Amino acid sequence: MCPYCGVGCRLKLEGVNLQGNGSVARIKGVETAPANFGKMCAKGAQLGPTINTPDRMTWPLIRNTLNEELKPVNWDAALAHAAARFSDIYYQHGPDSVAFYGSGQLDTESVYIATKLFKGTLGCNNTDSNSRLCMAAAVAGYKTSLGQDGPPTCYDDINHADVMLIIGSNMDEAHPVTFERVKAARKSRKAFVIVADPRRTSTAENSDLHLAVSPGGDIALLNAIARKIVDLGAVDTAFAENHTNGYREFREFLLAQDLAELCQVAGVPLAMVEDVARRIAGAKGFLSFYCMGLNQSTVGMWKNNAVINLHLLTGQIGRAGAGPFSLTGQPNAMGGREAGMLSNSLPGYRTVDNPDHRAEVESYWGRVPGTISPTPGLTAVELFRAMEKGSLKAIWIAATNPAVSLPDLHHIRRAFGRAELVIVSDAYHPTETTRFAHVVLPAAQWGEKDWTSTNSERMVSHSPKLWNAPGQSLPDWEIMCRFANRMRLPGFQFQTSAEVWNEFAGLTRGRPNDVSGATAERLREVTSMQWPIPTADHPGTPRLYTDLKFHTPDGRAKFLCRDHKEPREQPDHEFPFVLTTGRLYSHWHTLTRTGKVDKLMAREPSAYVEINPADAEKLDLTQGDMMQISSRRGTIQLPARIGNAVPPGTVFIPFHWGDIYNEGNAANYLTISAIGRVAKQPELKFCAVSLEKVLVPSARRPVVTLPLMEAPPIRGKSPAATKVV
Ligand SMILES: Nc1nc2c(c(=O)[nH]1)N[C@H]1C(S)=C(S)[C@@H](COP(=O)(O)OP(=O)(O)OC[C@H]3O[C@@H](n4cnc5c(=O)[nH]c(N)nc54)[C@H](O)[C@@H]3O)O[C@H]1N2
Ligand SMILES: Nc1nc2c(c(=O)[nH]1)N[C@H]1C(S)=C(S)[C@@H](COP(=O)(O)OP(=O)(O)OC[C@H]3O[C@@H](n4cnc5c(=O)[nH]c(N)nc54)[C@H](O)[C@@H]3O)O[C@H]1N2
Ligand code: SF4
Ligand SMILES: [Mo]
Repeated sequence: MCPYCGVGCRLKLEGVNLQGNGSVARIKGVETAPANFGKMCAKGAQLGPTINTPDRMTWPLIRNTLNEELKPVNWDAALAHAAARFSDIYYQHGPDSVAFYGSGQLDTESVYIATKLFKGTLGCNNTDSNSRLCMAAAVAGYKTSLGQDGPPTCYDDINHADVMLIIGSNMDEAHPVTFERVKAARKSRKAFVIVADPRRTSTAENSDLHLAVSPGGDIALLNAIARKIVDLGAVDTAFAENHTNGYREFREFLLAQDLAELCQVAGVPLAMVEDVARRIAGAKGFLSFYCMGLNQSTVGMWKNNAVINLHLLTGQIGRAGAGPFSLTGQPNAMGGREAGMLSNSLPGYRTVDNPDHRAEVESYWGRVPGTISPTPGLTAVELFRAMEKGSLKAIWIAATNPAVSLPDLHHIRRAFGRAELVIVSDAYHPTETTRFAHVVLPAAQWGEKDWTSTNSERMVSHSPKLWNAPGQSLPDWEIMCRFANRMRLPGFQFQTSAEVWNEFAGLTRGRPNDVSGATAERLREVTSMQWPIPTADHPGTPRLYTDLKFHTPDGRAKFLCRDHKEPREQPDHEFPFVLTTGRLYSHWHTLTRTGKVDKLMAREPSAYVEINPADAEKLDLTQGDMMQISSRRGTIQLPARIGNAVPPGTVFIPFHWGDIYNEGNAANYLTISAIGRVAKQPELKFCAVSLEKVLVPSARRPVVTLPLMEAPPIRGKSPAATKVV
């Protein structure tokens, strides 16, 4: 399975040579794989050069203070050091003084062990993940509107939909293989594709209608479309009356709004809104895709509710070609949600504040009642606030690089400066985050372990181990089990990932995301199945809610009246531009892998700030001028890229480049750490900045070089010529 995006492409590796230079002769998509049917993108194709790089972690590293050099040690010494320091803090300051910060790039087995260890053994709900920066609003949106998390749709819906709305998603760059299918549907079946994005992205270029919504204007836009659907008399009243609650209130709410005003706030002409409403009203299958343009907002959950409202209004859910489809960013952000990675959740879509859920999980794990805390833990941004304040003293970070990816990096650096113990498990060192670590643990990555993940369409897949991990690296679940055993904690005597999976799968029995019928043995045979999979002979479930029974107590979905709210920080005379941030096709997040691939770096060699030609003219800019971009939190310098994709008044910076590439100039030195009230997702898509041309650029700080360890020879044999992952 490709270790990058949530599309979940299955890949074939040919001519793997990890004895020699770590090369893979060729990588191809697997023709029969349901997520990609043989396709893949450039990042998947270029995984070869990222496998055995000089900065691959091979030994654990430890030190006492950040002033010392990290020293390589064996596992025994590393775990003794980590467990001793962790125990000191835990027993002296209690469960709230420690935390686990994981990732949608951890396999389900590792998430499960982290949850069992931190929430279910140490009584610490400060167990969150980078999914908080990513999918938290989608989770909260599904739960509030439909009663439970989980996209109801599947990729095959693209083959049945005749109207698709892509809102706040740049699918062409971020989910390219799935977007290929959208393009094919547009071409072969004349499916009508609408893209709502403030930028004219390549996704918008490949659509039938681009709605250049104002940044943060989505709720106004979606309410305007809903209002027009009501005006057209196109509401599916039978569905609304029989399968939802709140329809009448929602209708009143819409009728009380001024359509022209909504369009003005949304920044979209009324004629376009009318056109979209008519098309949705007349659609046989209406499918909507959304991603960070909706989620990364202080009203991200509300934006999600507003999309789902459209589906409830038109009865476009629970059948082929219809439904809301949140695109998952990371390869296993879904599995993380299912196994309880967010600070308010427990495995099997349970929550910590539900006494029955706590009791079920405690009894399954053989824990004394009361072990699991009823209070939701701190979320990603809150963890680092607590660390800066000093109340959070120890953190275990796995498969994420928060020193690049969290908002307001000056604050993050201050927080790291105050931490007493930072344990980082990563496949590479140095990263911007391992620079702040007291203990760095070498993680085996995708091809080096047996692992399970769930992609965007609820497809649970097993990926086999293909070659031995370099040096001493181990899968994350095994590292945590060894740590727990060292702490003499019961319940972590697993020998294989299959054992871990089977224990997790058993805990989902009877739950909405039931995978109890997908035992490790079965998954190793059939490879992929969509949950729920409640029995050993169940074939899996491509679509949810086909019986129109939702996961609410009375089985009805909920209309929720959501008003437009301004983003937290508005432009003013001092910071007159809106900064939005996001991704580029060639790169994956913080560049720990794609930054090492010449072909990908050649496509996008460095960060930049994209500025509309009208603004460029006002600022007297030419292409490539060095710009100083400032927000209330920081100042960075990047070259200007003048382009029409951004509207006037808005600038775009890709967030991939961290301090290792250009010290002090990452996008997140500018972004705001404001979070939503429920989903607690930060507003990474909107803050106010100023722009200034730099007349004499400050000398670029050199790339930070930290001592690299010699990579020891790779253990084990070369795998057979062709392996499927
Ligand atoms: N190449 C590549 N692919 C990836 C990743 C990667 O790093 N690189 N990361 C993966 C991950 S973890 C994720 S979460 C996904 C993210 O995938 P996407 O969400 O598609 O990617 P982004 O570039 O973050 O943002 C999407 C779009 O939101 C738009 N936007 C900004 N503000 C608003 C707004 O107020 N309203 C609307 N409607 N749109 C707005 C931006 O202009 C941008 O084009 O990608 C996944 N795929
Ligand atoms: N400004 C801005 N900031 C953003 C976003 C944005 O749109 N704008 N998007 C946000 C989103 S949606 C996301 S998902 C985050 C992503 O941000 P991060 O999660 O911080 O980014 P990655 O580079 O994917 O970090 C993953 C780390 O895990 C390591 N790794 C890889 N495989 C393994 C493994 O098997 N085990 C272990 N232990 N480590 C491994 C990699 O080397 C890397 O260091 O960024 C967020 N930050
Ligand atoms: S990055 Fe996404 S689209 Fe590209 S090969 Fe990997 S899973 Fe497929
Ligand atoms: Mo993400």
